[in-house]
Amino acid sequence: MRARIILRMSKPHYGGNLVDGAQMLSLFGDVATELCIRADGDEGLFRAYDSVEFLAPVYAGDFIEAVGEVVGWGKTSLKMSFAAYKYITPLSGPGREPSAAQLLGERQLVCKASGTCVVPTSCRRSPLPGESIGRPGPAILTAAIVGAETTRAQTPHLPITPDEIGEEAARCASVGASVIHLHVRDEAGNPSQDRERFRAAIAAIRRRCEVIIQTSTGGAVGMAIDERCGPLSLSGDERPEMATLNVGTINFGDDIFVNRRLDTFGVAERIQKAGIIPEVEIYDLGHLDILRELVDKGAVRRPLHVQFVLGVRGALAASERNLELLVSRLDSDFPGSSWGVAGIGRHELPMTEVAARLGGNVRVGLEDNIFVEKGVLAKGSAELCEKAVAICQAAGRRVATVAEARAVLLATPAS
Ligand code: KMH
Ligand code: ZN
Repeated sequence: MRARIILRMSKPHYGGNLVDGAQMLSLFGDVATELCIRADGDEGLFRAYDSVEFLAPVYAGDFIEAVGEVVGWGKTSLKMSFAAYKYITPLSGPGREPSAAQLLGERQLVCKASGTCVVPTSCRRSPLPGESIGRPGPAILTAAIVGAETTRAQTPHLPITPDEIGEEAARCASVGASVIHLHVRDEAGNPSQDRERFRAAIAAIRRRCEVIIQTSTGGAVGMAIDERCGPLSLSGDERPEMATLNVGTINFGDDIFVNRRLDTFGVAERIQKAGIIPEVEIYDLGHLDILRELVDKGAVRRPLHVQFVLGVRGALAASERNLELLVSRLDSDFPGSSWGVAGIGRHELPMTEVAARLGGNVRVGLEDNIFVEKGVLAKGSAELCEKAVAICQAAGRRVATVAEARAVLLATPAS
């Protein structure tokens, strides 16, 4: 959760037109107040700063942008970090007009701080109709345990048989995963979208643990659409609760992952007809625009559940800035949606940290990344899940139980 204030400094306090440093703290105070209002619907109280650093002089006439972010959630407390940047400054000197000013090429960090605010429980309130305030709920942890591209040659820990898949899913569930994003393999370990293979894997998972099963309709690069939809025709005890919906074509490393417009509509309709909840896979900004048409034409119903898959080579890079843009577009275009992030390769755990801080859900697993740290193979997706749980906890968020994940992800869609 973030807030931002921009103010032009007007009152010099010291010689040389210097502004009093306390003005930065006054801006941070207002940013903190906005964060408390966004979180709890109340102005709250600033309890303490634990660090303040003044890093560059501020003069009357400077334009200052102050930003703040909640970095930890307590019962009544909110831990925040702040930064103030100068981005316009007066330009003086011989031959200059007194009104000359300069737009700085790179904004200058002038002050940073961290501190804690408190909103007493009695002051917290629920959102008014149409108001979008509130603390992020627990983070839903998805484990992508198989994938289509990861191979046994890359990691011996990849589960392939139904029993291996069931065991790995149970390990992930035992450490906090509530959703299993599922691909399956044939006997040779090659990717398959065969319905009976999914049936066997789902049965093996359900025998061992209680999780939401989300089958892939993306399959592997190059598969035909009908083949990709194999798991959607499962019924009875092996019917998945969720399935992915890929809405846009992207470069996928040296391949192309093709999702033609009409095929996407077709898959969306098959998912809906099967009574399965879609999770929309978004690999690039324009995919949100494609989603608009799917929603407007009723092929995908709200509330939307979106996975931002960032860092595929050939699609949108995994960066905090890109994620913020995606989340702000999602919030304004499709309010009330849930979102999560899957960072590919070395971006997996860093993006988990960003998503936890920004209030999203998280996905980890061998489908997306096989390393637990540089050069060290993860012993399985469960080890990556443990890391993700710790990252969420460090951001003051616990991971959702399966019941909590069900309440968010499987709520009846609007017709
Ligand atoms: N294997 C990727 C090409 C999904 O599961 O829906 C596509 C994929 C997406 O994994
Ligand atoms: Zn997948």
